[in-house]
Amino acid sequence: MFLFVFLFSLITWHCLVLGFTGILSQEVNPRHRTPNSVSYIAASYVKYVESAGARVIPVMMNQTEEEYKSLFNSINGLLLPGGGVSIVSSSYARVSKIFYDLAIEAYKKGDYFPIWGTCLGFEQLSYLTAHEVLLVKTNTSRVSLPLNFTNANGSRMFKDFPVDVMQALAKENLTENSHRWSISMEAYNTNDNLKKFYKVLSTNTDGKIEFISTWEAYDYPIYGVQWHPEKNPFEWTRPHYAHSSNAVKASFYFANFFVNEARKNLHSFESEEAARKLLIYHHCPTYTGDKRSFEQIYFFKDVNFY
Ligand SMILES: *[C@@H]1O[C@H](CO)[C@@H](O)[C@H](O)[C@H]1NC(C)=O
Ligand SMILES: *[C@@H]1O[C@H](CO)[C@@H](O)[C@H](O)[C@H]1NC(C)=O
Ligand SMILES: *[C@@H]1O[C@H](CO)[C@@H](O)[C@H](O)[C@H]1NC(C)=O
Ligand SMILES: *[C@@H]1O[C@H](CO)[C@@H](O)[C@H](O)[C@H]1NC(C)=O
Ligand SMILES: CC(=O)N[C@H]1CO[C@H](CO)[C@@H](O)[C@@H]1O
Repeated sequence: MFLFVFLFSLITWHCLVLGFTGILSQEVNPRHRTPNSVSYIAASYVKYVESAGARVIPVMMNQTEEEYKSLFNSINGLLLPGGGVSIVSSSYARVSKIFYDLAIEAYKKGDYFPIWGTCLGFEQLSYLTAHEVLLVKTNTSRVSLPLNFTNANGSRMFKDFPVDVMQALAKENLTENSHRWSISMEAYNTNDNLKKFYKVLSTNTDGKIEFISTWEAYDYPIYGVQWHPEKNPFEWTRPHYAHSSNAVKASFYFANFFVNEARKNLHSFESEEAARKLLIYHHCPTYTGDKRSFEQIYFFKDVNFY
């Protein structure tokens, strides 16, 4: 009976409390940096995660490894957003590596912590897995494309996508590409670390080079898209962003997939109160759509901003 009550309260509590998703902040470009904006998260990533029913914890730069470990044990997944910092030497790179290593170590012990990389995040994952920069230049700066599916049918990511969404993704220009660097199929096929680790779910081409647009790790809950699912519903500053019903619906299924992955572990904060202190809700996004490519940005002072 006790056990039953205990289990029941555990389950109920977790149903209420789980779903804290970290989004990694990154250094503001030195040209734009001010004391009040040292690091940032584009608000579209926050809305994207929230649209699927999770609460966002911004993962700040420049904390100690112990602090990140403690955060890892409290949140349920991490999103590495797009951006423009170094995948080798930035704080973004440092923190990504800490979480990536922790996620892999955890998985080996039966603990399921998903990491999702978008654009720069995808490139960061390639570096973390390959231990070298394998990016090649592609002409993919401002273009929305359909996905060329490869192994999507046998994947975890697309398993629960409706057929009509898969068809739309395969035919319509729904995936926004804003990158000058890519992982080519050639680089993938000639790199054992990548090949053993990731299953390629879709590719694209810039007309010359075939590159990987979506992948998932075979054995770990690690996912990457070189394109931007969060832009369709939440960004409007470029005319090629797709906003059709299919575009927005497709984006939602990616958010839903990732947040669902983050429902599969029991990481939790000491208390609801401890979690509340760190929520993104304490910060206000700034309207930047008139000067930057993001409509709204969360700017952070620095590590001890909370
Ligand atoms: C890059 O791609 C665009 C179409 O997306 C095309 O108009 C442009 O000519 C290409 N540039 C080069 C240098 O190939
Ligand atoms: C994947 O599944 C869909 C729907 O079941 C099917 O129409 C399609 O042909 C399959 N694609 C491949 C490559 O097997
Ligand atoms: C997708 O975009 C390309 C150019 O990037 C264009 O040639 C093509 O017609 C578009 N396809 C659809 C279905 O709109
Ligand atoms: C998909 O692959 C085909 C065959 O390789 C290629 O012709 C086509 O341009 C690709 N489409 C996109 C959107 O990358
Ligand atoms: C943990 C960590 O990276 N701390 C650094 C935060 O930033 C200051 C100054 O920028 C460094 O002195 C710390 O070492």
